[in-house]
Amino acid sequence: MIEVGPSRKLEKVFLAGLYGSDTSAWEIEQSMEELASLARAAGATVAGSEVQKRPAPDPGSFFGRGKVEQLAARAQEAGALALVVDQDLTPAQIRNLEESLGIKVIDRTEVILDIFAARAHTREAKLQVELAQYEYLLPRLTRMWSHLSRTGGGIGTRGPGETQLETDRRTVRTRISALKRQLLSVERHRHLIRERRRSSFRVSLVGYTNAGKSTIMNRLTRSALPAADQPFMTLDPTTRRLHLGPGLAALLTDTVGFVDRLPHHLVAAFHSTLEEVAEADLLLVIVDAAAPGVDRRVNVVTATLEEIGAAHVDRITVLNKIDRVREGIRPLEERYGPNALAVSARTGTGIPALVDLVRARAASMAQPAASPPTAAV
Ligand SMILES: Nc1nc2c(ncn2[C@@H]2O[C@H](COP(=O)(O)OP(=O)(O)OP(=O)(O)O)[C@@H](O)[C@H]2O)c(=O)[nH]1
Ligand SMILES: [Mg+2]
Repeated sequence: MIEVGPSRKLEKVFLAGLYGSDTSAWEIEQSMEELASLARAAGATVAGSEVQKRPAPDPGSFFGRGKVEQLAARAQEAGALALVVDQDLTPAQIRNLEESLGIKVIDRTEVILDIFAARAHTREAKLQVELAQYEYLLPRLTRMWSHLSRTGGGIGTRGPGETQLETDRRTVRTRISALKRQLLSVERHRHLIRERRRSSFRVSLVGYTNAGKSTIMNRLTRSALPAADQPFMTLDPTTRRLHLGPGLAALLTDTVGFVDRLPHHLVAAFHSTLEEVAEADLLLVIVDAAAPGVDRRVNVVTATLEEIGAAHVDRITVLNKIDRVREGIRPLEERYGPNALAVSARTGTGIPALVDLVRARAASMAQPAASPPTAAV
């Protein structure tokens, strides 16, 4: 039986990454640290890590032969039950690595899918994640059955697993169609709500995961949305009313965060959630100004906004967590231009100025209907 879902619990894992020869030590460290935080968010404990620099991955085993041996020894020594790789692997590479290492091999997309599966609460998010999981699984079904069909011999012979594989493919395709149908009906409902909100000034909080979007939302709207030092705390969008003064209000939406190399199946499955971002009147791009690699994260956010068709939306860059920026915010403000504002959602610094900016934008929309009486949000 083919099943996806949040049931899998990653335990002790070993991390590995492969990078081009020109990748700097610092970039590698950032990437591996992010992988560790993704693995932990998926419920794993990290038992160690290894990286390899190589002009290109080995088509068969991804890592070079010597590195595979080293990984096998180190993962075993650490008592790891799985290897988590910072890149995406082909089904054949996963199969070969699993054979060489004797433990499960999980690629970056799979880790992110696991976190999403565990965090999805609403019916829509659950359907979206399940769809992304099945789309990811479909071309990988061979991997699951190859060890069963191997008894049938070499290439061209039909093993007992092969008919099972065909059945499973059909099952997964049927499930994908059913999920798409169910999502369509949920999306229709979302469209109706969106239509109702069209007359309001709509602001979306966007940004790299863990930048502090929900914390800012909580501060601005006196809400208590879950916020924590973990990637992808928020999956389900939440909309709250932000009072801006007499007769003036905005609808503020907190939504799923972005990450470097966000799996395309997830972007596709979350398209209706992300459409909301593209339809906003204003984006507050929340940046963790204290995180290492701020510019890289900002570039990822800019690219993701383009990918989801939101590049045209007016935006304000909000440099958050300035309470933790020791070297001062000036260099960042200079880099991000006059349209950037430094705040701390934790201490409240800069928040009144942020509200002022949003108010000015909302007022300039000059919509008399900007503040409907207690709109359903
Ligand atoms: N020091 C400091 N920490 C902050 C600030 N704003 C948020 N945080 C912390 O940063 C972490 C992430 O905050 P969230 O609000 O959950 O971030 P998010 O962008 O909603 O993250 P996801 O929903 O996971 O994508 C939490 O531990 C917050 O307490 C700030 O201004 N200063
Ligand atoms: Mg959040």
